[in-house]
Amino acid sequence: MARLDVTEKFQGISFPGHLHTKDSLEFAVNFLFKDTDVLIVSYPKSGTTWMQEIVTLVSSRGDPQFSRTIPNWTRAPWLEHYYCAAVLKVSPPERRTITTHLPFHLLGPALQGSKAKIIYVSRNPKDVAVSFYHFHKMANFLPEPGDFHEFLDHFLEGTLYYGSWFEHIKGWISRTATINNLLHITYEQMSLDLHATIKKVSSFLQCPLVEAEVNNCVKHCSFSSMRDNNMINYTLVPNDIMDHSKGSFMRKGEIGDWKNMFTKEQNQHFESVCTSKMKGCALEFVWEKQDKEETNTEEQT
Ligand code: PPS
Repeated sequence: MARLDVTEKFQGISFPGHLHTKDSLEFAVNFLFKDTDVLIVSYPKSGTTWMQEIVTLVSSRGDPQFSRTIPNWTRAPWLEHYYCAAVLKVSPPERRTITTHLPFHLLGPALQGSKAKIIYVSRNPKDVAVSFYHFHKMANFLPEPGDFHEFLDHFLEGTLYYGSWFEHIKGWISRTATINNLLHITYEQMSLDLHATIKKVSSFLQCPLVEAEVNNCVKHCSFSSMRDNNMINYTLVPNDIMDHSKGSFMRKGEIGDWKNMFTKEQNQHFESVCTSKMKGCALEFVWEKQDKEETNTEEQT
């Protein structure tokens, strides 16, 4: 399955043809969820891999054996990727961890009435845009990103692969009222207090852990530990698909990297588009608050 230059258009959204086909997208939107499923949902570059690692480690009570021997795309496959059906066929049926980047309007109908546990992961969209930009440079199944200014315009217009960040978060968040079992975790929460986040996830998944187990989870899903784990850092992916000379999947892992990339004008424009697109959305911009809290802590120390 190369199809590196193929764009798979599905219901108005473009997806990389290297990983998606019409059939795989149809499979996803018609998927029969089990109440025991755990579904990790995110817009790309929001902390998906990190949450896959957290869920894996929580489920194995902090034991890294599983996460060190099985690639993340096998232990928590993307529902919409072409290989998912085959992977799920051989997964233990009692607790499947599934990942998706699909927006709510595409996956919501399949989840109707399901008690599957959903973890929605979001991140400051400015950091998402920066991380996605760098990823476009190394991932040969994504289009050339052009310069950052151009890329940012596409991000704000929602014309990048995977669609609009705004529609993604608004869709999933607006459903917290109607879908039970949705836990919203931000990248910033994970970054500022990984220990507390892991406890939150373990309680949501009804996998209570003792303190030593939580500490083991924290240790094994730190940035450095994940960067060195080739089951998660994508170094297993051949160079023609991800050009490792052009960057690392585990790139910086920081909050607020956008400040190194955005000009003052780009930031103002981003803010104004954000305000208008998020009008009426109940979500408070938690990541900005958390970003500021971090800056204050840094200033005090
Ligand atoms: S993808 O392609 O959608 O699956 O990417 P995703 O996993 O959502 O996001 C990748 C970014 O998450 C960072 N990351 C982490 N940051 C801090 N700590 C840990 N443990 C961690 N694991 C992954 C990764 O470095 C990417 O962010 P950037 O800003 O590019 O470094």
